[in-house]
Amino acid sequence: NRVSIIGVPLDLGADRRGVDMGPSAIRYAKVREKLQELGYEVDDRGDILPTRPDSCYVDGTKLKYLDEIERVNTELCHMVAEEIGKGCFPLILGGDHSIAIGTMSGVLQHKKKLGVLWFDAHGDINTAETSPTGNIHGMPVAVSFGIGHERLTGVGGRGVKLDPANFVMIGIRDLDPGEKVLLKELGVTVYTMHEIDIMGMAKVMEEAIALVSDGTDGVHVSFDMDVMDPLHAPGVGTPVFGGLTYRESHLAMELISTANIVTSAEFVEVNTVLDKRNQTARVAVALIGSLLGERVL
Ligand code: DIR
Ligand code: MN
Ligand code: MN
Ligand code: MN
Repeated sequence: NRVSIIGVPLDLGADRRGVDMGPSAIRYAKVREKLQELGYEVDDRGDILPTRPDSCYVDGTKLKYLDEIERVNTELCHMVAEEIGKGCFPLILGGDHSIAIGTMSGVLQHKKKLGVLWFDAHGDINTAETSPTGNIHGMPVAVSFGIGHERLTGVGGRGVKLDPANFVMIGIRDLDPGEKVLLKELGVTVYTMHEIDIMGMAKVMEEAIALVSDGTDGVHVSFDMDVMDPLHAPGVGTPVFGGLTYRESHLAMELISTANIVTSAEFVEVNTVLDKRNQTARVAVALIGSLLGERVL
């Protein structure tokens, strides 16, 4: 019952500055205290500190800040693997979503058959060829399947990658054309907002949990705060209307918690510059509580 918090104040993977303050904001919203209340022993490992290079492009690629993002994710990969090795549950605080590259490759060092629940308004499955922006936070899912720039797919080694059969996306409502093609090609299960509207969150989670726990040895929850409606989580880098309500997102976390399957988690893309009174970080802490066992009664 030990949780290790790792902060990654990185914003180079996105166009808007500001998510680099996410880890501070989530700590300020008392994440440690929440976990301690729930009975966990908490070890805050501090932040992996990125530098800010003055040049955005390296060696002829259109990927922005590739050098620094590769370096930070390599460090994160090692740290996540180390914490799991110690028997701790790694809780990663972002930062932009490019940090999922390091988190998932770190978890994969131990869990060779990892299932993933990816909560996001976006697919984050672009490659250099399909990306309209060159921003690496739009690419971590492709990278985790071994698709993309070799310096990103090389983080944590080229051996084990994720299996699309155990990868489920929830809350999606904004995909680039190339992302739609790749998602279909790979056969990733995607519950867009449409399916959530029709089926309800409880049914969606029942199916999603079955898919990610079928034959796997662990489940990672990657939670981009922009999956929520901007009404509830205004402080995110790329807000998209029509997202999850406060209750839908909590229900999802509660059902994952009840299923007792989660072995690591990350909460990313909290942008304090665009937030109102740290509301989005406070929502993140509430969700972390539900995911790790908090109940009303
Ligand atoms: C867009 C925006 N699909 C891109 N992506 C994300 O730049 O690849 N916004 N992840 O949060
Ligand atoms: Mn994302
Ligand atoms: Mn997103
Ligand atoms: Mn993003």
